Amino acid sequence: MSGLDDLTAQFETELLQARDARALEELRVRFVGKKGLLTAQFKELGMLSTAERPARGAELNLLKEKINQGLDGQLEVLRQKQWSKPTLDLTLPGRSSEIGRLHPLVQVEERVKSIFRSMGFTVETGPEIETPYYNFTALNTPEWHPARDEADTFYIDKEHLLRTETSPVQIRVLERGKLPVRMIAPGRVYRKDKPDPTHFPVFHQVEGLYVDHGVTFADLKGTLLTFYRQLFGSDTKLRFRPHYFPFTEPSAEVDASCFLCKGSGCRVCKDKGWLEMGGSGMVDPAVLSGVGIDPEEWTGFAFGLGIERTAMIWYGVDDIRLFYENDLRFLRQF
Ligand code: 2NM
Repeated sequence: MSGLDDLTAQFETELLQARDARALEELRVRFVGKKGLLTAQFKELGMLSTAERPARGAELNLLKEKINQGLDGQLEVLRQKQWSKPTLDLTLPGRSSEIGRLHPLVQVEERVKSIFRSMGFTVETGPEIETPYYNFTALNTPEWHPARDEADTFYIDKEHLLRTETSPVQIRVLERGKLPVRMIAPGRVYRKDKPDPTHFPVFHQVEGLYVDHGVTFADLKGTLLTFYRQLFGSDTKLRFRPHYFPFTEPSAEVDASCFLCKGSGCRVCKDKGWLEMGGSGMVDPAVLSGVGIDPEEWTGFAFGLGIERTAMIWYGVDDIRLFYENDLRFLRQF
């Protein structure tokens, strides 16, 4: 019996302490390897008498069997533990994915487009890279006009620039020669403005144009009134102030009564009761004849509004740059 009980106890203790397959392999080597503790006992068999040897041999074989079974069994236990480790807790509440939304400028542009579509206007687009002809000349802008200056307009080269208005789209539509035309041109425009709370070198406009037989300033007023009443509420009033644009004559700036205070004065309208919304006018005869349309036969009105300005008024945003910073804390509010 000598020492086998101790050896068995020692193996059983160490077996339970083995943490992984490597520790189990080391244990196997230490007990039943070539120089293992149990192997040493086998080597001593030769020193026993023939009478003692079979019993001792059987005892040692039994222990060897027990050790190998113990090692194999523990290896299986460890394997099971590894795979059943809870890597996923199915009782945890699920992670909901955040739902995206349209950029506030896109939301306002879509609303503006939808109102004009409902009034029979088509939505037309055109290139953001234009030629001085479409951006200025065709719009009756004289050679000396400051808007043509390199200080105000992004020129790519002498023949190409980033459009400063979406009106070149309207020139391109008029050039097709299919009248009447009742369209809006939404899109990006570019001006060399230093960024500040109300200026940014890229912004969005919607310009409108209606050319038909007998279109008058009254049509312009009625159309814009209908539009702003849909946008700001049916009690909205409009005010037209004389102005100058190269491409319209007469021209007017358009004010809408403040949608918040209805005209009595508040923070939205800076106590003026009115909001400056954009420009408008009757298409200058020179613009029509420039695209081959007889201004004696056809007349038209045109108007333009800024999407950023409209969005800032509507949402109470005090800095245009917020629309371009893509700070999610800002964008998530719309
Ligand atoms: C404005 C104000 C007034 C305008 C004029 C034209 C065109 F092409 F028909 F001549 N398109 N848009 C226009 C007129 C734009 O924006 C403030």
